[in-house]
Amino acid sequence: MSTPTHDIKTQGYALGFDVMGIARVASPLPGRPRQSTEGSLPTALWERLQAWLASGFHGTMTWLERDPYRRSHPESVLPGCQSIVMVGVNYWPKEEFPDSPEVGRVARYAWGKDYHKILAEKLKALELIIQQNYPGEHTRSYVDTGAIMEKPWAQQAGLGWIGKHTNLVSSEFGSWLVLGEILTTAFLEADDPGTDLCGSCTLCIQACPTDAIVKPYVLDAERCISYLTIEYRGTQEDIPEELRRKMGNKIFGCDDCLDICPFNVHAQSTKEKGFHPFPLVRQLNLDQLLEMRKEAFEAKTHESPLRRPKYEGFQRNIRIAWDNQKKQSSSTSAQ
Ligand code: B12
Ligand code: SF4
Ligand code: SF4
Repeated sequence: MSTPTHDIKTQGYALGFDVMGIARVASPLPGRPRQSTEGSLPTALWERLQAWLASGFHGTMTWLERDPYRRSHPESVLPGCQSIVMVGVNYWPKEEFPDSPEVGRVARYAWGKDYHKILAEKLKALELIIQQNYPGEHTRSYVDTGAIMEKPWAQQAGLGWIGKHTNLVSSEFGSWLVLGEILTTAFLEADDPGTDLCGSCTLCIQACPTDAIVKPYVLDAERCISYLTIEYRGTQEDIPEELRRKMGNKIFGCDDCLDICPFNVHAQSTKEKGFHPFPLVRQLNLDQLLEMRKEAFEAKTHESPLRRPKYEGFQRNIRIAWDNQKKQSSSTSAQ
């Protein structure tokens, strides 16, 4: 039987989302239906976030310290929020580039157009559809930038589960979903939460070159190459030598813990043209990148996530990878 929730999902899939699910949120509004488990997820998230911050695992991402209560409680982002429509888009490009020390490596999510832009457009269109189905109800959409902890809400909405590397794994798309959401005061039919299928597997923990996954489901971002190459603003010398060496040829992000996951066996090529590789990611020779001027960087990274560390951060990453390559080639020739 067709219901407004069913129609919203059908139209969402037509917009290009690969997975969609609804999570229930506790609402303090009087006269609204309530569920017996409501409130438990925000409390668990609040406690986990506080513990994570207290351990200093967020490094210099001090914006994560701002109002942890709001971050874990969606109804403080949208008063009266009853449902979260969680969406995922598969970005797996299928293509492989040769992995050699003289070529810089960029994480797959950043090969094409910035996912914030890709998802935000589709989410705006879906918000209109929700508003047409539920006149008078409020909606608010986010990709990454809002104060919503997207992975646990995606698990709650049945999109998959949080793997031991701390990312959402989908049994249909493996490691390769980017996430977005619409908070709404409308009462949509909730989906069942995803079940953790990691079992006794620890492959992602073993695959991490910097031991950043300090225990299952806990990441020390300060050791994570993704953080070091994208979010960290310090100089080359500010990064401990041990970590610089382990960064190898990675110049933007890292996919090692995602790549190894056995659930990628079902990975499918992305349907989203925006995720197809930009010309720059086909030309990542480190010698040439070191020569790249700021103007060329700006022109070649238009609409790309590669702009995030800015020209200075990107050049720092290239110098580290270049040093690693030189050290590797001199140790090979000495043998
Ligand atoms: C900060 C951030 C980072 C930081 C910190 C990562 C981290 N693990 O927290 C850094 C810069 C390192 C990073 C790296 C990456 N990121 Co990032 N990042 C974010 C961001 C903006 C916030 C995440 C956050 O709140 N972290 C704080 C910690 C405390 O929260 P958490 O990991 O969500 O952990 C909570 C839950 O896991 C939960 N939890 C875990 N187990 C259990 C079990 C139970 C029972 C319960 C109740 C809860 C629970 O409790 C934890 C603490 O509250 C999100 C977007 C968003 N708004 O959510 C994107 C996001 C997580 N990143 C994303 C991506 C793609 C990446 C990279 C893969 C990019 C790359 N290839 O280089 C890497 C992956 C590194 C890794 N192994 O995690 C995607 C993940 C998509 C997915 N399928 O999961 C997101 C969702 C962005 C998006 N919109 O798609 N990222
Ligand atoms: S992204 Fe790389 S460095 Fe970060 S946890 Fe995964 S494997 Fe480790
Ligand atoms: S590699 Fe293994 S432990 Fe890690 S997320 Fe995948 S199934 Fe879970």
